[in-house]
Amino acid sequence: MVRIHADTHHSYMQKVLELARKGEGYTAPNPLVGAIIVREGEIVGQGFHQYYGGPHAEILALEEAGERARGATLYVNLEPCCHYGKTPPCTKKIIDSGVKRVLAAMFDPNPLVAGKGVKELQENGIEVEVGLLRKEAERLNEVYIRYISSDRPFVYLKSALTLDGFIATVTGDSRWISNEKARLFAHTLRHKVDAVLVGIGTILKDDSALTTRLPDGRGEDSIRIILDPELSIPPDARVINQKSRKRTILVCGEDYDNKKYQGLLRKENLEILSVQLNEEGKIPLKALLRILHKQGISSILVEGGGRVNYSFLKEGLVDKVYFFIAPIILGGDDGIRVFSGEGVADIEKAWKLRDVQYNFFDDNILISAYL
Ligand code: AOF
Ligand code: ZN
Repeated sequence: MVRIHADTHHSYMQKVLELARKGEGYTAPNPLVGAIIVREGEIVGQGFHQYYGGPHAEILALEEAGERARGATLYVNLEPCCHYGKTPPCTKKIIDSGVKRVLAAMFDPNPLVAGKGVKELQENGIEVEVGLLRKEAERLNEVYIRYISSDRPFVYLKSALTLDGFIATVTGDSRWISNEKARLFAHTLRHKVDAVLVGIGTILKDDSALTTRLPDGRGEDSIRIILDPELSIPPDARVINQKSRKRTILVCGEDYDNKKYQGLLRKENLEILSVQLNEEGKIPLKALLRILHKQGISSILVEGGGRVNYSFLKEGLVDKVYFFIAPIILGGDDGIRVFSGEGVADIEKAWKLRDVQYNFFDDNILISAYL
C-alpha cells in the first residue's frame, strides 16, 4: 500500500477548492464543487461544477479518468449526491467507476443527501473520510449552506466609508469615496451574488445602474432589487431602463400609486413586488427575504444607503460585511452614516464582528468580517 503523507492530502484538497471556486457566479443556488481523482500519486481526472444544472464535478473528473479511476482516490469538497435532481446521483457513478477511496471536505447540508451519500458509498465497500479542510470548504460554500438550510438568502453588506465613518456628505454626494481598485473589487462582488439591493434613496441620489462592470465586459449582472415603499422611482431611472440579462425587482407597499404602477409594469425586465408595509411604513425585510429565497435567490449584496443598511443590521439579517475605508475626512456631524438611525448606548451592546480580515487596495483598506 502506498502511504500518502497528510500534507499531500491537504494539497490535493486545496486544489479541489481552487477548482471549485472557478464556478463562482455561475452555479447558484447550487454549490461550488471541485473534484480530483488521484492514482499512485498522479492526477488522472479533475472537474468542477461549471454552471447551474450542469454536470457535477465528480462526474467530469470520472469521465476524464475513465478506467484509471479503478483503485484510485477521489477528492471532493462536498459529499457526493445520492439523489436524482437535474442530474442523476453521483454515488452510483462513483461506485461503478471502481474508485477505492473518497475524501470529502464536508457533508452536504442538502436534506436529500445529508450523510446518505457517504453511507451509500460505504455500503458498497468504498472507504470514505469526511472533514479534510472542512472549515475552508464551509467558507467556500457559505452561501449554499445558508440557502439550503434556512429560509433566507446569505446577506452581504458592502459600503465605502470615509475615515470618519460617512458614506456621503450632507448633500448626499458620495462620488468617489473609495479608489478605483476598491471599486473594481466591488464589481467582482456584484458578479458573485445573485442580487444587489439598495433603497430608493440611493437611486434618487445617484441614479445608479447597479450593473456589473468589470474590464473587457467580464462578469455577470445580478438581479437588482430596490426598496421603494411609496413607488417613487422616476420612470426614466437608469436601473429600470437599461439592457441586462437579469431583471430588476421593485419592492413597494400595497397602496402604490396605481397609475404609475401600470406605467412601470410595461417596462421590459421589470417586476413589481408589492408587500404589506410594517407599522413604520417600511418594507418588512424578513418577509421579503423569504419571498426572494423562494424564488431561488441564494445571496444578496446590500449596498445601502445608511437607513437600509441599519435596518438589515438591526434585524440580524447581515451575514458578512465588506467595508472599504478611504483616507478621506468629511468632518462635522451632518454627513450620512453607514448605519444611520439611533445606535446603541453601551459598547457592550455593540455589534461585534468576527473572523476579521484586512486587505489593502493602495491607500484604501478593505475590512471584511462576519456577524
Ligand atoms: C451541484 N454540483 O458538482 C455537486 C452537487 O439538481 P442537481 O442534480 O444539479 O443537484 C443539485 C444538488 O446536488 C445540490 O444541492 C447538492 O446537494 C448536490 N451536489 N450539486 O450542483 C455538484 N456535487
Ligand atoms: Zn452529484
